[in-house]
Parts: sequence; structure tokens; C-alpha cells
Amino acid sequence: MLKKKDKYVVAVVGATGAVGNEMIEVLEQRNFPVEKIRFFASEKSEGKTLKFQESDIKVETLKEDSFEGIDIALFSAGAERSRIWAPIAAKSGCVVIDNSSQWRMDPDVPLVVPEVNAHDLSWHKGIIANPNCSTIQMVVVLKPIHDVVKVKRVVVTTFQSVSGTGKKAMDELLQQTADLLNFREIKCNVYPHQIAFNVLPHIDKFLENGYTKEEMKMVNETRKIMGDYSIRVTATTVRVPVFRGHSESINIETEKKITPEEVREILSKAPGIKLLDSVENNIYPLPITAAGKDDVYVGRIRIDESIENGINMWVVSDNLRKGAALNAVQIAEELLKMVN
Ligand code: L14
Repeated sequence: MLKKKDKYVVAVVGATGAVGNEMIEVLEQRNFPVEKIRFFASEKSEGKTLKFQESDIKVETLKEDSFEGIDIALFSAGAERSRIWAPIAAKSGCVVIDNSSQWRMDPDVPLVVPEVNAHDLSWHKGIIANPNCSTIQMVVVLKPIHDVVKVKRVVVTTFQSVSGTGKKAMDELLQQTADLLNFREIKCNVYPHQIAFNVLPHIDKFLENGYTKEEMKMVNETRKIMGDYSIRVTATTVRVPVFRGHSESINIETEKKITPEEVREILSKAPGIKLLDSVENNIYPLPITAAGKDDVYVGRIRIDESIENGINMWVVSDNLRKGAALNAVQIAEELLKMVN
């Protein structure tokens, strides 16, 4: 468990990846009280160094005793590495904030978005899970509305950028685009189909029920984070040729009636949210608005006239920031508040 200190020894596991890079940047930008930073990655990155606050830090590979002396470890190295290494790290007394899907639905692991359920951090046993990127930006918006009129059902369709998959996918989109513009043959290595100038209704693996794992994460994680298993959620997750920023069309059915004006009023006061909702001026959130920013942007708030109490909205956020690295660092900041 974390002890009160002025500064902490912090590790980033998966430091060379797209989310790892962003974690390093967010720690720097938010002036996280770092006594010492350590970077871990696979053998492929052995010998590399990465910058942290002007100094060059060498990238290490994980060993059984690597976590001794580390207070907080931010993991983003895939589910398999988290499965093996997070318990080892926790056993050494380090608090793990894990960005993979490995521990999210484990009943012994809190799944936390600070704006929604910071209170769940009180019962962690050494591992805390960072939710799925598409789930995070959705619950930030659902929670303040749920508190007022109770959300009964959610129908969500996502438009997800390639950076969620990582650097290789960003390279693939860029390369395919360049190849197509130059009348060359394209190669598909990361995704099963061409992603440039295309849309793929497929994120993560397909499951027995015909949904993708990404879709079921949105269903199950939403209920766990909101602490309300009566909320019904159905999702379609779609990959679009965008580098950074996930967009979502969210339809909600509420128990009590609510007008778009009331939704705007509630969301304008909610933490982590910025309203961009002025269609008369063509103002609504775009992935390029959200890229590199911390907030969850909401627009296109309107009545769903096909049901008694329905609202539609458009929600966009940077999947590497609030969807991953920023949320993880905010969890760490909450942990510090709890011991200070
Ligand atoms: O965190 O966009 O579970 O391909 C796994 C799939 C993150 C996004 C997770 C993608 C997701 C990723």
C-alpha cells in the first residue's frame, strides 16, 4: 500500500508504446511528484533511452525483483504482460494502475474513472484497472445525467481511431493512404482489411455471441464503474481512418424526463467535460478538436422522439489521453490525495 511521501518512485511498463509515451508526457505536464522514474519495455527496446524532464532514462526489461522500491507502476504493455507481472509488482508492495483489459472485471480489482467512482479506490488490493478508452469517455458523460434522472438504457456506436491499437496501426493507416494516393498496392498487417478510406465494424476479437470484445467491454465495464448493474447497454464499435480521438453516438433512455437544455446545464457543471453544442454555427466536437486535449467534448444534444424519455448526443475525446494515460495518472493523483 502507498505511504505518504513528498515524492514517489514511479515506473511505466510499456514505456515505448503509444500509451506509454503519453503516460510519460502526462506525468511531466501535470508535475506528478516523481522522486525517480523507471521505464520498462520488451527486449526489443533494450539499450534504448527515453527522456523524462530533460534527463535520459534507460529502458529496462522486467525481472522478478524489478519492482522493489517502486511505489506506483503504470502498466500499458498488453493483457498478457499484465496477467504475469501485475501480481508480482503488487506483491512487492507497489500499486499497479493497469491499462490492459486483463483485470478490469476481476471482483477484487477496482475499475476507476475518478470523476465517476474515485470512492472505489478505497478497497484496492494492489491492482487498480484503468477502463477501456471508449468506456471512459462515455461514463464521464453518463454519470452526471444518471445522478439526476437515472439512465435506464444506452445504445452506443463508436468511431474509433487507429492509435488505440498502437503505433503499428498508425503507421499502417499512413502507409496505406500514401500507397493508395500513389496507385500502389497496399498491405494489411494490423487490421484484416484496408483501413485507409474505409470503415471496419470490428474492434478486438469476435466472441461467441457475435459481438466483439470491445463491444462487451463497453457493456460490462460501464455497469461496474457506474456501480449500477440495472443499466442496460448495447454497443457497436467501429474503426475509422482517424489517427487520434474516438467519437461516439450515444442514445440514452432515462427514467425521468429531461430536456436537452437541462442536459447542457448538467454537463456544463460536470468535471472533465466541455460542451461544444451550437449547431447554428456548425459547432460540435470533432476528433481533431479533442486530439492532445484532456476533456471529454459533448455536442449534438437533442431529443430522441421515438421513445418517451430519450436523448441523443455526440461525445468525443482523445483516446490516448482521457481514454488511457490521463485517466491512469488521475487515478495515481487520487491515491496520493488519500494518503496525504
Ligand atoms: O483497452 O483500439 O481493451 O484496438 C483494446 C483494443 C484499447 C483499444 C482495451 C484498439 C482496448 C484497442
